[in-house]
Amino acid sequence: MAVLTKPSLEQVYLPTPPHRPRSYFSGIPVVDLSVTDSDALLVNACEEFGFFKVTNHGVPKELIARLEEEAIKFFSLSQMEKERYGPANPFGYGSRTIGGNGDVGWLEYLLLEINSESISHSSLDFLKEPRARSFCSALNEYVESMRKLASEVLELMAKGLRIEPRNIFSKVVMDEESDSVLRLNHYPPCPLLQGLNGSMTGLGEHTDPQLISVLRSNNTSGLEISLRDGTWVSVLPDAESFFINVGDSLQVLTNGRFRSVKHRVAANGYESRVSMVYFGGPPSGERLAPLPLLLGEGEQSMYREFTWCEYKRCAYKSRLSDNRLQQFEM
Ligand code: GA4
Repeated sequence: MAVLTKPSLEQVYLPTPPHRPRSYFSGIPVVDLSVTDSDALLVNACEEFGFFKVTNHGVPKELIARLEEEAIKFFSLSQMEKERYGPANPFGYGSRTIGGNGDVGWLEYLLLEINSESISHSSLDFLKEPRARSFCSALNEYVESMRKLASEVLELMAKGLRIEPRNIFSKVVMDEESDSVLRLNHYPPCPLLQGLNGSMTGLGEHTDPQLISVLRSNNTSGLEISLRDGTWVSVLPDAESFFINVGDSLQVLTNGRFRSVKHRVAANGYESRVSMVYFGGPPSGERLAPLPLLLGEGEQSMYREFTWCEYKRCAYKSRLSDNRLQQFEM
């Protein structure tokens, strides 16, 4: 990664040290997908945290390991070579800068667009090269299993909410035109933190704009979520499981019943963190508004209707930590 010449201190340093977590939050809900009646637990998790972990997810370990290896191979290229595939705008290779409005973090990443079920090669020229053949096949297989997993979880949410059809949420993400994204992140160890009790932002606090995010990381800590009362807690990493985030779009569809979770990643002084995140988004023209089915008697809609395209435009004008939904509130 290139050396940051002008670090923006107010962004890079987290206000709440220390950050080699001494303890992990023990209250993260765990949803075992092999158990048939997990839907109630899952709805509860979406209401209380907007975040939970899934086990027995059926995604082959080998596939996860293959994609992680390919990502590491890419991040191990020389800085000069990697920069040829950037800057991320919004897709491609990014280092240190996030979005286009001044956010920075201690990470490098690949942002890849998903076009009708597979990774679009135009989002990263590297993928057009013959040496990227095994990377492409790992990416496409991984995306396919993420779509399935996201869809299974979204159907369980509908089941738990007792709404029909069961695919009311999942069809949005499974649509051929769905605007979904895959993000591969590498948070290198941060030498500035070694031997110190300070903390640095790997990726600043934000909520995800889409419906659902499916995150897998290696066993390096860093992920933190904000609880209802605003307390930040560290999540114990678990390379065998996936973590699910409720995104802004799902908060809107459920009229605020499900919580789009605020989260961030703290840099680590000693170990590299590698994460792979699938963001399941709606088709560009999809209209988003609270589902009438979910509005109780006399309950007011909290948001006006808008299209995903409109929301994305607004997201790309914002800073990471902005409350993007505010301007759509009634
Ligand atoms: C957050 C969720 C996804 O990582 C992402 C991010 C995107 C980016 O990194 O380009 C954004 C961010 C995310 C929300 C606000 C805007 C856009 C950076 C940023 C400042 C890929 C996405 O879809 O929205």
